[in-house]
Amino acid sequence: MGSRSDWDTLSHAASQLEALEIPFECRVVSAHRTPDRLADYARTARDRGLQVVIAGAGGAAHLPGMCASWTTLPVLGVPVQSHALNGIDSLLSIVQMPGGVPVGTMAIGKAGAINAALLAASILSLADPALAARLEAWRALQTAAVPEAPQD
Ligand code: RP5
Repeated sequence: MGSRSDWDTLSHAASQLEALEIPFECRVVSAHRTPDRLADYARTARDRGLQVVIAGAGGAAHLPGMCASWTTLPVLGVPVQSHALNGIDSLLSIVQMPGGVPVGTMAIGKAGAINAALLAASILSLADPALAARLEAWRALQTAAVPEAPQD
């Protein structure tokens, strides 16, 4: 994430990864305040064994795009809901990548963070049948938890 202040949002991705028993690491890496840290992080990500990067940032949210410029791993961008522009700035900063450097852009805020983890799980499940089974089970539980009518 681009700032410690993004943790309220990105913690939802972390919780979802934990629920699916997917190992992960969390780092604060700012495209603007720690550009060298970002370059080091993204350039070494594949060799360190990472398989998918979830990059969340707000405002002038250049973190996912710059991360994608340094690595060919899948990068999932989560637009953090900013105070000034309610996350529209984050969304547009992340989604409008130039052709050739893809970022999979999620929804703004909590839903985007949860879905980034679930999409990462889908990607990883292609080569991990046990994870695919856990993902299927999680989906089934979600479906079963939806009531057929509003309850008290
Ligand atoms: C972005 O600036 C971060 O991703 C964060 O969403 C936003 C504000 O950062 P702070 O000023 O709260 O550290 O780089």
